[in-house]
Amino acid sequence: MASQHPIAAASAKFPKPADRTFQYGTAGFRMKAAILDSVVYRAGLLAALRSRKLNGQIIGVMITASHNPPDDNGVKLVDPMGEMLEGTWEAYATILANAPSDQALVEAYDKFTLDMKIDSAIKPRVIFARDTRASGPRLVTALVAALEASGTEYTDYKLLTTPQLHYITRCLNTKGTTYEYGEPNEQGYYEKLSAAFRAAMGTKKFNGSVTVDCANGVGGPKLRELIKYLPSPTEGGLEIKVVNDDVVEPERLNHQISYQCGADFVKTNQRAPPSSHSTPLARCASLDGDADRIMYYFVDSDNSFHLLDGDRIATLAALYIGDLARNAGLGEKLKVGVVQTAYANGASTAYITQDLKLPVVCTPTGVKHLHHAATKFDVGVYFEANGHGTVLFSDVALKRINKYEPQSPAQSSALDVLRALTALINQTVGDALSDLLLVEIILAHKSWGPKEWDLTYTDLPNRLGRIEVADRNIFKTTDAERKLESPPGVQVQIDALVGKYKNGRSFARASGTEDAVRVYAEAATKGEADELAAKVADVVK
Ligand code: NG1
Ligand code: ZN
Repeated sequence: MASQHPIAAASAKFPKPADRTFQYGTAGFRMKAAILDSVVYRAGLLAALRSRKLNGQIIGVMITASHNPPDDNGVKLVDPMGEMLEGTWEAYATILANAPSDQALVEAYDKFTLDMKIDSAIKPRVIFARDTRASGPRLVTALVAALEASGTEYTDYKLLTTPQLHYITRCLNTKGTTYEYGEPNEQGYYEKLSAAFRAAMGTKKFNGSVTVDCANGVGGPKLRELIKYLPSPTEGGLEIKVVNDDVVEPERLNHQISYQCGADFVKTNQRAPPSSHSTPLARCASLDGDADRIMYYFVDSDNSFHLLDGDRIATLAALYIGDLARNAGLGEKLKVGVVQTAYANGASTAYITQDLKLPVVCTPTGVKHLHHAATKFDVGVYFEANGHGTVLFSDVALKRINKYEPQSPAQSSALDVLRALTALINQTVGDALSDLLLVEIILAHKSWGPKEWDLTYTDLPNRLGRIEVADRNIFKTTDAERKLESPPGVQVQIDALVGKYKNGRSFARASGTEDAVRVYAEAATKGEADELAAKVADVVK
């Protein structure tokens, strides 16, 4: 018998569950960790192919299930500039993951090599990291087996936040070029952020502290590490109180019931995690399990809870960066734009267009869509309402900012802060730690507490519902997911309902990460938003 292909031989140790079909979705592959080994093995093969196709540039692989429960896990690929895997390759990932046998897997792998004219002589290069989930080390074994079977050179960066892996991937691929992004290691990440933070802070002193709930995930130890590089509160620096940073017991991660922590807990329950001990008007924030999302919140003097979500961070960043650009004398030369999804609160969209007078683009859900749209602006601010986002500066914008000669001391100081922000803000992907520092810098410069931030506009009451349906695949949308074109006739009924409510807006779409349809509704009062959501849900069922 001929000796077995190394890829088939290694694959035999990570057999595909026969009854499962996998799909590389908006967040890569994500599911119960127990059935993920074959998927991770095959994702490793795809990373090798992708690196070869890109002439040996380094591809990142992150093992995480973000805000999901502790016994889930997932895997996603990072492209050379630290961006998410290019869309067309998601289909290849899905094909490899579903190959029914080890032999079929080798055939698919060989076919991709042939069809895409991939040069097998090129040595693939891959780096990877994982979050704190207990299943992480086991899944790393599957990944390493794929990298070895495909002759890939690899480095294990162990525990990192998702944005840190994106950062290091970009650093490695730009090293020695004019686009060098930073030192390609964890320390380089902290040094870059802290240098930019100090420069943006200037002589400003911080007022009060911020309490950060780290969801008992990887963000906890990484935030503690970052703090060591930042100016201390005694130097006028920011006091960061870290809570929920227990990664010794992985079952505490994102725990909504006993340990009540994480960005999703805050959003779903509309209240602060008890461990944040939030006092009136104190700034609080929550991260998700891999620290790429952040939610701010505070309790008012009357003990009412106020959420400052991704829409709020986007509007704050757009307001401040727009002001800085004008004050630096670059107002006409830097076009700031904001990218949102249909889930953005209508009041935030109105505030951006009517008050800030900035353009807004709406894209389908999933940060890859927002990121892509944001690259079309000189300065593209993008956030999902759930707190995942960043601000992108185009190459042209960076050149203008870096070359501009200020005409006055006022221009000079605005320009200093603007330059610092281009380094402080993670250019690869939404990053909770970088976003935290950004928000704190802006609030400090504006001398704002959370209340002043909250007063910029009033959110329209809204309701997000999750409906289980027989087959979510029949729900097809158009107009950035704001309209249903299938099943036929449903949109007409939704439109008729919306028309009956003051400030009414509602849409339904199939979730990309759960087997359900999501219904979102807004209206002038909370009761009406709930009622509209319930009526639209009845139409969808
Ligand atoms: P789906 O399940 O497609 O709605 C959810 C979030 C997205 C995004 C992805 C990836 C909502 C309404 N949807 O997508 O914003 O974060 O997960 O994690 O929050
Ligand atoms: Zn996440």
